[in-house]
Amino acid sequence: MRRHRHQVRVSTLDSSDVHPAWLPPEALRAIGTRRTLVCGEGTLVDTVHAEVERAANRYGGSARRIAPETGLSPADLVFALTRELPATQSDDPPPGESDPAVVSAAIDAAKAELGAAGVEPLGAEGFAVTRHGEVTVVLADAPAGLLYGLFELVRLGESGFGPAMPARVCRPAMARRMLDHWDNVDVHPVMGQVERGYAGGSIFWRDGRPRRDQARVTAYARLLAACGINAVSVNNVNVHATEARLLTERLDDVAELADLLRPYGIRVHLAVSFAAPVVVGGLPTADPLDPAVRGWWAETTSRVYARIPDFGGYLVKADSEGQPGPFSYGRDHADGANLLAEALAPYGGVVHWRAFVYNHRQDWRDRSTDRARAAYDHFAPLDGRFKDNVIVQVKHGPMDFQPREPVSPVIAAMPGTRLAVEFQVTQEYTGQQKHVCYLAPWWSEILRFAPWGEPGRTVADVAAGGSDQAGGSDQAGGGDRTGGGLVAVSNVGDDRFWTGHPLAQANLYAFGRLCWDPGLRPQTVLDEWIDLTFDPATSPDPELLRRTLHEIMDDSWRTYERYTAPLGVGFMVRPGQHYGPDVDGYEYTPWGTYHFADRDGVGVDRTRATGTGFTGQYPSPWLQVYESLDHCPEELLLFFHHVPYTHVLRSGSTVIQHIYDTHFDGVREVEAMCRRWEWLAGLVDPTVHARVTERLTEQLRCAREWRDQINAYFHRKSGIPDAHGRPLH
Ligand code: GCV
Repeated sequence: MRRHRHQVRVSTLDSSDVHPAWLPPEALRAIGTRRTLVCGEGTLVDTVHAEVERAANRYGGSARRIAPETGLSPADLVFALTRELPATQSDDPPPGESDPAVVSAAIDAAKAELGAAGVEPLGAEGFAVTRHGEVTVVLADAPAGLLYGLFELVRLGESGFGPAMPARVCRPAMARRMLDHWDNVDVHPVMGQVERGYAGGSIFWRDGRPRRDQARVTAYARLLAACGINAVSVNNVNVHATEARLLTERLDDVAELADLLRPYGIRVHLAVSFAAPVVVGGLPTADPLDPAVRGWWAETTSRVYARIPDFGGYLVKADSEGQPGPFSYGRDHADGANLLAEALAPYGGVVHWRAFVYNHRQDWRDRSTDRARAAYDHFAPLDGRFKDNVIVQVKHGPMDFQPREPVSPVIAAMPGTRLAVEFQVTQEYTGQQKHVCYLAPWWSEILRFAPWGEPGRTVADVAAGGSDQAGGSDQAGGGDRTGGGLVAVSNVGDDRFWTGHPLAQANLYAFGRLCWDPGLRPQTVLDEWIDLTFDPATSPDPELLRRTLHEIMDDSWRTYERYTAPLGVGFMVRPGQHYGPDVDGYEYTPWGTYHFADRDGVGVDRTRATGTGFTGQYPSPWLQVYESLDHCPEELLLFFHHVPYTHVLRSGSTVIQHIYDTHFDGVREVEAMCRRWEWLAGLVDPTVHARVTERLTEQLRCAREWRDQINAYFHRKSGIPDAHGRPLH
């Protein structure tokens, strides 16, 4: 890859009123009080130095940049590249100073330790943090590793300088850790500046122009690097007319963002229209097999790389919800994706091709068509036909980011294809950043899920790629390619707290951390986020602060699930808006999202025996598990089965009583959250406290609305009273 020598722009946001999220100045206090040497060259090493220098200026330490041949000076912390280690010192130390030879010995010991442990190479982004004598040493093979090592030390705080600090070697599980912004350049008349947008406007675009808030974008890049993200797509996958031009005459706008994100190791990707050759290129067709179309993409892509040499690649939503695609030309999605892959290949770029393809104009009367089947039906037959630089990007569930869905069967169906799994950090269907809903427990469950049964490869393994064949079955596949990684829709906007709800910041942080290490426990990630964001060490009651945040957030996703649509049935939200209850809102529409409630029962029969046959898309054992009413996990019961209200669950309760009980419980849990949050007045920043209080008030109102509408609806349908005699309206 070509080398960039851009000016590092590390902004100082301290004076602005944007919330610092998980990087308040205090998060770098432990580093800032130390004497630090930074050895190495390149943009990312510049960034490490600038970060340390800024912290040192604030907290009284020092930051010295050295070249490998420069003499060492006394230091408590050293950042160095394994291939350019600073020269060993043997001179006598200056009187009164600690010995630079001590630093040199620590570096040598760190290197020897790596060798002895057999953990080299560290790779493109990996790093080691070790402590020898009084010196902490961060080693990496490449500059990106030093940057991630810096942020690991930020997480460690003082313990990174304690005698008991164990050596650690960290590498990301996923090579690509990506956020997709659904930001529009023009304000869309229905969807707004950001598709629905739960955190204000876009940090990149405003009213048709680049927003040019450099400090904000730099601060964002910094936050993302600190949790491990390394790729960002800067515009909505629904590519409208203006946005289509980012690829051509508006490319400078993208390059400006690339310049701001690059110092933090983040590559820019662009969502493009499949019809670009027609809509911006003036060709009569966008047919992927047409030589003129291929030439147009090749030429256009070469211009992109001439302007942005480290450009990441294209992201495409094709033949989906009105976006153009290869179907218009009688071609399939492998033809479409390979066209763009071919143009990107000479530059090392990738195309993220979304598998979110379904018929959004289906006839609700036709009970044989099942939207859940669509991605598999379209993509599984194409396995093995995609070029190596195509990444098929699959939503984690077969429908659309509902609070509960099974894992998409596509993830197990394409062993010959690089797959990325897509999550939704933005809370479209999980409370729109008005509700507390910590999503890491949900994502963690998905990432640990074993599509071929346990023990075996997990969803995380498929996304990470590699040659692990632990699944043991022929279908487990995998090869030795890098996987497609993880992708999520960003939840950030120009809101002063970034995410509207300040506690929704934790979801963004957690997504990055789970990309880096899918094995992390969600509670551990939350602890990291709390410690960085709230600095409990300076709080009058750190234990109360930490415990209360856990009590509010740990189980908040399940609380949300309890007071909304029951037992995995999904989509009882207001159409279009996707916030608040509307039980039949989608029931008689073309969108393919139905619950089929009648006077006797509810749920979608997706079995092979009597339903849509969707269960047949899963390999064993899940095929049998989901097919069977007795074995289907109950939280997914209504996703897979249509059952009478009197169906008895394993708890002994009936479905109807379960619906009533969970809805009463969910609201009670929100009431408890509100009380707990009140205890934190005086323990957190008053502006954060006020914003969360305001959001909790709305959450409680909305949760009661959900409870009352769902309970009333099912009471009226079924005629069955609540066993506990509570009001059902
Ligand atoms: C960007 C859902 C959302 C749409 C979104 C789409 C997608 O349908 O409601 O707003 O469009 O998913 O993921 O492409």
